[in-house]
Amino acid sequence: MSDQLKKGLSRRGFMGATATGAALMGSAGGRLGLMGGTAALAAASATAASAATGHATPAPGELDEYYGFWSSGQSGEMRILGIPSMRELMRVPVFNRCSATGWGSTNESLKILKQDMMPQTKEYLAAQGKEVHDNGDLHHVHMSFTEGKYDGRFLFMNDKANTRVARVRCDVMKADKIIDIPNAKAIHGLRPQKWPRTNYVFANGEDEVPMVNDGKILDDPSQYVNFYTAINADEMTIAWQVMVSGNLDNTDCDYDGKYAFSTSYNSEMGMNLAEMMEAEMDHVVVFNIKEIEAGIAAGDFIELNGVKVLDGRKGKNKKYTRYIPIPNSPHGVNMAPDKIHLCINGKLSPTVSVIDVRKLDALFESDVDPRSAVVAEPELGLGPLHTCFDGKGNALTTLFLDSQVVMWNIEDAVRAYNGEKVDPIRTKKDVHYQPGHNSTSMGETLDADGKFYISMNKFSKDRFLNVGPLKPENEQLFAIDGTELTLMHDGPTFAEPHDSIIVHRSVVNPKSVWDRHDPMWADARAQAEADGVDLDDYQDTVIRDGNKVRVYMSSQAPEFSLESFTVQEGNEVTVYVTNLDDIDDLTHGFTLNNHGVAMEVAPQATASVTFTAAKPGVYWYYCQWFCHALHMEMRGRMFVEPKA
Ligand code: K7E
Ligand code: CUA
Repeated sequence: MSDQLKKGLSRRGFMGATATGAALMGSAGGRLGLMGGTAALAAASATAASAATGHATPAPGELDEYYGFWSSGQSGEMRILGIPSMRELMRVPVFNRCSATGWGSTNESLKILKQDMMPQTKEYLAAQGKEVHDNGDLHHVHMSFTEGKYDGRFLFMNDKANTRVARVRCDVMKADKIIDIPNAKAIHGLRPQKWPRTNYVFANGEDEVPMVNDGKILDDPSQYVNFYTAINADEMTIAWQVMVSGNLDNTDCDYDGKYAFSTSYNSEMGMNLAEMMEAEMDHVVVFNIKEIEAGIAAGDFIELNGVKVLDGRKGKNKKYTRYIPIPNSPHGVNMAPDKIHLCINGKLSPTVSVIDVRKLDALFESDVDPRSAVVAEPELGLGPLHTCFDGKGNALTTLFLDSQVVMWNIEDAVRAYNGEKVDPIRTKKDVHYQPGHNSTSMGETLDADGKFYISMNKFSKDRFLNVGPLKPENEQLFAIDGTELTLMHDGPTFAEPHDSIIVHRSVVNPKSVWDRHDPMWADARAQAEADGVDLDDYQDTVIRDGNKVRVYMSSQAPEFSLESFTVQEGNEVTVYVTNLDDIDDLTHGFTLNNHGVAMEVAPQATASVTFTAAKPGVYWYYCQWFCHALHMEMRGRMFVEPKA
């Protein structure tokens, strides 16, 4: 099958394969069109069906059992859903800018966006007349671990577009760190270390470039390299990097704290489609964490842009890395909660390659064939992209080209690989259409409970009212009962969640009201103190400091403490708003007309924004979060006096 696939994979052949896929999708669509009535009936009885499996959708006002943490792809934010209702609960801006919260324009968010920026990034941005990136491409969200289980402290996520990694605090669900990754390009795969705890966050650079990328080497791919990065998760600094051969796609790590893994779909280092798909076998890179740490301690590294970089390229130093051949262009890599089996999804190969991590020590100790660690390679269907687990020995793999999920048994796949006559496949189910990532409840932890399964489908095609050429994605939630998958939710989503995790609500305990002394606005507190202003109390103070004006006000529904303030044309004005209300859900905002200024000020929070009062006149500011029956009246004026 993989031969057959490969044969057709000249550029034209690949397009042909896609077209065939499209044709297949078309017929599936037609079939579903015919089945529309049946589908509607099925949906109507979904509650009953799911009640039968013990998984009813929560009624209005009832709380969900799980949090879902969703990436949003090119929207750049993180989303929080309730599972199983699939209600979208919150959007947390991270790499994007947000008009509702002021992320990307408040001083507090700008500090987070800027403070760990590399000098090169500042230069790129300055050349575009910018100080911060406006966009991001957030593919993977994962929670911090302690001993193989979620610990509810942090969520980590990547930005492929601008080569960044961010951390979100789970106590307030706001980003507190965003760092640039030096040397690497296009951070794609990302995973926190599972054992003994998340000391590292592992991050993959997808795009290969010259080691010193200063324009002296351009179209000479033989000199391109790629970097695997370990981030110190507590400090959000770069711990080390490993230079690798081939590009890097997705990453995961074991439950023993010994090894991390990265798939490479372009081991060829090809620069175009045909070249990238040329080799029959690509590889997964195995990183030996202890040996890498020992190598760093022993000084076996070069320093590149302030980062300690080891050479783990193929054939260079077998202590640090081994390259295990995997059929054509593997994509997702997923560690099973049995602590033993690592599943590598073939993408262009219809197989999932299963590695027994207990066999990896031998690879590093002697020159055994790296393929000796492969203990199963079941043929599952076309286009396997990602795998998740039910915690009961079964794996669920998305089949992109087949528009299906396949549930299969890992032990049976191992037995079949050893020549026994056993079919590992338990069930296949159509999804709509072209699934990428999937996830199961608690499925990437030792608490995998096998209750719910999410299929994140890249195409919705004919499934919803036409909204123009750009269509939404489609997400489907299934209840799992043994090997039965029962559809519980089927609905559109905006661009373009790639990945999700489903976390039991007992793990996540966010605050309802901010701590007044939260580090988020430490700078504002320090400035207020220097200005003799007490942020813990009612404020209505205007400080004039040369061309700078600092305006301190508090908010208490339905009023700002200042009904007006006066500045001079050309002043650089900073407005600090502290919300003295301490009731759940009593968020105020501050929006200043025609200045591009808007921000959220949640209960007990302080937020600030700096702008130039460029034109004389009267400008109204108002509260932009509906807070009170007199919310519309919660407004005031800024007077800008003409220059004398
Ligand atoms: Cu498969 Cu970026 Cu996780 Cu998307 S990646 S699907
Ligand atoms: Cu305060 Cu609306």
